[in-house]
Amino acid sequence: MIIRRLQDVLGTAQEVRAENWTSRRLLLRDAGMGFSLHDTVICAGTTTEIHYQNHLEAVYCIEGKGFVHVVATGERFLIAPGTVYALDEHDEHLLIAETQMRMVCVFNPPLVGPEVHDENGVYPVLAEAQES
Ligand code: 9YT
Repeated sequence: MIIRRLQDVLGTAQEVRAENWTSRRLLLRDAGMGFSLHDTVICAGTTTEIHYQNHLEAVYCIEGKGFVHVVATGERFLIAPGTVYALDEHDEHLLIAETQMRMVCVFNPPLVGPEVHDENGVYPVLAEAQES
């Protein structure tokens, strides 16, 4: 059994900061679960272009308010506590945070650790050896 606490991750390499968000990565590929699990805070008033071409992601909102805008269809969904969105088609989208948002994020395949979005909003697929 693996027990992880948010406080164990804060201030370590598993707390990954980007311009619009901070991702506290509780379980990564080395946990051997087949997915990674993150507690992510999105900064208020930000819009992030995201396109996970190499991963599936499910996102469960537990705090805050925002919108997901689906690029292909123009649809816009309200995201608030109790709402999950799942990018089952690697959907290119904009994440618009009206307030600070807190999200529980699950990635398949699991992230290795340090991934941040490239210029197209994509996470690369990293080998274990590329961790740092
Ligand atoms: C909701 C979302 O995709 N935010 C960007 C950060 C990402 N979820 C992560 O690595 O935790």
